[in-house]
Amino acid sequence: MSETNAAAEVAAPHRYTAALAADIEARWQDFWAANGTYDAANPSGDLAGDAEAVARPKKFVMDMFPYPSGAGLHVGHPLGYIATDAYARYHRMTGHNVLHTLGFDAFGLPAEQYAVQTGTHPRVSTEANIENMRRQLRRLGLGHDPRRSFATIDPDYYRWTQWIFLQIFNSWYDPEARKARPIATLVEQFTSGERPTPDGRPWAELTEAERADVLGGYRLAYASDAPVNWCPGLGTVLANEEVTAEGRSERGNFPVFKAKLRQWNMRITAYADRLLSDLDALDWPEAIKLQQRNWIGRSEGARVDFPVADHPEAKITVFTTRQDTLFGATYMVLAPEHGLVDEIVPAAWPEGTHEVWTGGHATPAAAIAAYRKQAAAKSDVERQAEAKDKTGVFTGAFAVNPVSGEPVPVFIADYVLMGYGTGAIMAVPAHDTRDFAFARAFELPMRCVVKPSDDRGTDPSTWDDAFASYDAKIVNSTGESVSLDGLGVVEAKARITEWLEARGIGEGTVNFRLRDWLFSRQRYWGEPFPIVYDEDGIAHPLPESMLPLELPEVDDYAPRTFDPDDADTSPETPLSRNEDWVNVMLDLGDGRGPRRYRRETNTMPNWAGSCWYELRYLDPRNDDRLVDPDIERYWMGPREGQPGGGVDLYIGGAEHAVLHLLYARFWSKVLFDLRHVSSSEPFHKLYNQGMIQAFVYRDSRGIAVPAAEVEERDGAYWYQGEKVTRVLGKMGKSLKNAVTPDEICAEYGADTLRLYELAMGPLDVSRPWDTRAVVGQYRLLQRLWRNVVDENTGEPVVVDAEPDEATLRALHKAIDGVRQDMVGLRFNTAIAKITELNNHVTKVREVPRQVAEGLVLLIAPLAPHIAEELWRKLGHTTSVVHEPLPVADPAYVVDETVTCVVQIKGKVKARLEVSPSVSEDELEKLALGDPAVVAALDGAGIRKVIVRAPKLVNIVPA
Ligand code: ANZ
Repeated sequence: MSETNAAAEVAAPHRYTAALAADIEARWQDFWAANGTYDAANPSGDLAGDAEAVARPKKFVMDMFPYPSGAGLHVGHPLGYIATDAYARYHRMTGHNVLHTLGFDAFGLPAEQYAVQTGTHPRVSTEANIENMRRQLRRLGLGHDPRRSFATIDPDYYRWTQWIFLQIFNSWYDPEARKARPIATLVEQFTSGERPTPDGRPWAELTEAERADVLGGYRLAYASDAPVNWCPGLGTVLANEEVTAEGRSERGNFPVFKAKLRQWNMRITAYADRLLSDLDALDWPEAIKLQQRNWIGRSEGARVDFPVADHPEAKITVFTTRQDTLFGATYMVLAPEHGLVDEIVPAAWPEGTHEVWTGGHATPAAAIAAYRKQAAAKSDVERQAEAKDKTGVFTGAFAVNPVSGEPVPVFIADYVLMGYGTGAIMAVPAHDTRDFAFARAFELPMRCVVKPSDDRGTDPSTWDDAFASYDAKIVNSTGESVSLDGLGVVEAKARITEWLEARGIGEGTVNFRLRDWLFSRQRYWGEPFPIVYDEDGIAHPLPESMLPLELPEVDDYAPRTFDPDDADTSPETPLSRNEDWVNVMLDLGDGRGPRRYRRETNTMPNWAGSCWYELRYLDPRNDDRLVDPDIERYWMGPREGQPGGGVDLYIGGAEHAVLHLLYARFWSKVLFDLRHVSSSEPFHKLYNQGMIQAFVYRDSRGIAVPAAEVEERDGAYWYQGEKVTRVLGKMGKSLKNAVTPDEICAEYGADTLRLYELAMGPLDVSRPWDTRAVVGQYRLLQRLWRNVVDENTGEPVVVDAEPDEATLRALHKAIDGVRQDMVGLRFNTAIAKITELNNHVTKVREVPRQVAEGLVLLIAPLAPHIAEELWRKLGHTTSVVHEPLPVADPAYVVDETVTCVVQIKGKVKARLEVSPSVSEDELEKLALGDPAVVAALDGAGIRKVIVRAPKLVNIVPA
C-alpha cells in the first residue's frame, strides 16, 4: 500500500482502498466457494439441481482450454476468462441456468520439454503449474463451477479420451448413409457378400491378417505407412497442421521431412463435405469460417484419363479444375513418388531428347532416382512455393492428349504432390503460373486456349506469365469430335466433362485439400493408445474394461531427438524403453484366451484431450458413460437457431481457427453418428478476443530491457541513462514486459483489473496494456463506493426517496444500454455507460436507494466483489450473483426531443422533432428528405446547406 493510501485510510477508515478491496475480494471468494454459488444445475445425476433452476433457459459459456505453463499468467491471458465470466454473470442475473467452468489442457510438448530441462517429472511440474494457475484465476473472482473442473492428464478423464479412440477405431464411414457406423456392420456386408472383398475372394477365405488389412482400409482410426512429416529436431512426427508455410515445425522451428513411417491416422477426410457444409449454420466469425473452408479446400473439377504411348494397359489419371483447357495441355507431370513412374519409364532416352530434360543423366531411371532423392528432402510446403524455381526431369515416356491426339511428354516434378488429387496433372503452361514457369525452364511448348482479355495477344511465347482467368472465352480448342471454341469457361467445362463422361475417359469430380489427421506422436507425455499388437502384428483394441490404460511411470521420458537436418533418422518412442509395460499377457475377452501382446508405444497428440472436453464439463464424474445423454441434450442439444447444437458461447484466440476447432468438430460428428451425443457441432457461437499487447523497449543492441524500469522524459524513453526505443509487441517474459495479474490485484484489487481489461477497447480488438491507466477504473470503483457508503462510518448513505426525472432517465438509459452491450459482448461501452451513470449519481446529494441498487446490479457482472459487498451493505441477505438485473422502463429510455426548424432561403418550410444529440450529417439528411422540403424545392438543385444541430437547417437552392 502506498503512503498516501495509508494516510487516507486513517482519515476515512471505510474508504475503498487496495487493502479494503483485498479484504472484500478474499471474503466473497471464500463465501462463493463455500456456498457453491456458481454450481450449475444438471437435469439429473450427481450434479442435479432443483427443478426451478433446470427449467430456466440454459447458457453454456466456455473458454478455450488453458495450457498451464510454468511461467504462470500475465495480464494478457485472462482477458477472455474475464469476458466469459462477465457474460455468464449477466446471464445468471437475467434468468438463465448458466454452466461456466474451466479445466486444464495439460498433456503436450512444453511440459515434457520443461521436464527434460529441469529433470522433474512432467506430472509433477504440470500439477504444480495447474495449482499456480488455479490460484491466479481464483484471485480474479471467476464464477466457475469448481465441481466440473478437470485436467486432461487425470486418468478419469483420459480414460474417456481412450474410449472415444476405440469408438473411432471401431467404426467406418458409410458414404451411402453419409455417416459413421460400427465396423461390425461392414464385417456383416463382407460376410454376406453384399460388399465384395478387394480381390473378390469370399470373406471366410481371408486370413486374419488379410481381414485386418481390409478393415484398416475403412476404419476411421487406422495405421498406415504413408509419408508423414518427420521432425528429427523434435524427435516426433507432426500433423500437416503443425507444419508452417516454410515447411518447419510450428513449435521449435525445426526442419520437417517426408518419411514413410507406420503411424496412426484419423480419417477426417471422410467428413470433409459435412465439416464444410455445417459451417454455414454456425455463429462464428467469417474469417475463421473462411480459414476452415480454405483448409478443407473443396475443388470442383474433373478426372481425365490420358493413355500412355506404347503402354496400352497404362493410363495417367489427372485431377484438374480447368478441364476447359484440355486442348492446351502440352505436357504432363507426375509426382516423383507416383507409382506409375516405374511402369512407364523406358530403358533409354528417346531419340532427340532435349538435354535440359535429362538433368544430365545417362538414363531416365538414373535421372528419376536422383530426382526422387532430392524431392524427398523437401516438405510439401516448400515444394509448392510459388516463387520457387521449377525443377523436374523427363521420364522418357509420352502420353496422348485425349482431345487433340497429340503426344505429350511426361515429367516428374516436385511441384506436383502425391497427396493431392491423383498425384498427376495435365500441364497447361499458357494458363497456369506454375506450369508456365516450368515450361519456360524446360523449353516446352505452350498453347493459348483461353483468349486473353488484355492486349498481350495469343502467342504465349511473348508473355511474361500465364493468363489465368475464369471470365474469358475459349479459343484454339477444336478437335475431331468436340469443339469448345467461343464458349465461356463455365460452359466449356460442362461441355468437355460431358464429352469425357460419354467416352468413359473422365468424369466431373470434387476434390478436397484436407488430408487425414496424423494422430500419433513419439512422446511420453500424452494419452497411451488403447491398442495392442499380437504376434502377427495385428492391432487389437483393448476392451473397455481395461480403460484407463494408464501412462506408466518411467525414469527416462526424454524424447529421442536427432540432428535437426538429418532426414535419414527415425523416431524412437520413450514408452518403448519400458519393456515390462510394453510386453504383456492379456485376455482381451475375444474368445482367444490369454495371449502375448505388445502395446502401442506412440502416444496421442496434444489435440486429443481438447477434442471433446466440452462434453465432460457436463457430467464430469460419470463413471459409466462419457456423458449422460439427457444431460448432454439439456446443455448441448440442437434447438431453434442452433441446428447442430453446441456450446452457446466459446471464447478464445483466433490462432485456433483450424487445428483444434476442426478436430473437435470431427470428433463431435463421429460421436453424433454413433449416437453417443445429440449435438453434431461442439461450439455454436465462437468469438475471438483480441490480444493484450505491451510495449517492448530495446537498447541500441536491440536487446529488450525491463519495461517496468524504463522512464519517459521529453518524449523519449530511457533505461539506466541510455535512450531506448519503444514498439508495441507481445507480452511475455522473454520481452521483459510481462505484467502479472497478481501485481495488479495487489495494487488495486481484482475488480479494478477486471474493469480495466474489459474497458480497454472492443473485445475482439488487440490493445496495448498501460499500467498507468489502470487507476482510472480504480477511481470509478472508489466513486461508486462513496456513492453508496459513508467512508467514515461504513454505513450506507442512500435515502428512501423517489429519484428526480433526470436521474431516472440516466438510470434507465444505462440499464437499457448495458443490457444490450452485455448480450453483444460490448463490455467497454457497457462500462462507459455505468461510468456515466455513476458520474451523474455523484452529483446527486442524497442517492435514492433505487438508483444505488441499480448501479450495484449493473456493475455486478463486471466487478462482482464490490457489488456483492455493496449489495449486503444495502441490507440484502442473498447473493447479488442471482439477483435479477433491473429492466429498463421504456418511458425513461426514449430521448427527449427538440424541434428543428428547416428554412429555405430563410423561410420556415418544416419543423422536425429530433434527438438533442442528433449529428449534423443526420440532421441534414432528415431535412432534405422531409416531404415538405422536397415539395418546396421542387427539383431545384442545392447550392449550400447550413446546419446548426440540433435546432436549425438552412437550405440555399441553386
Ligand atoms: C490443369 C490446369 C489448367 C489447372 C489451368 C489449373 C489451371 P485446386 O484449385 O487447389 O484444387 N493440381 C492437381 N493436382 C495437383 C497435385 N497433386 N499437385 C500440384 N498441383 C495439382 O487446384 C487444382 C489444380 O492444381 C488442378 O487444375 C491442377 O492444375 C493442379 F489453367 O489442371 B490444373
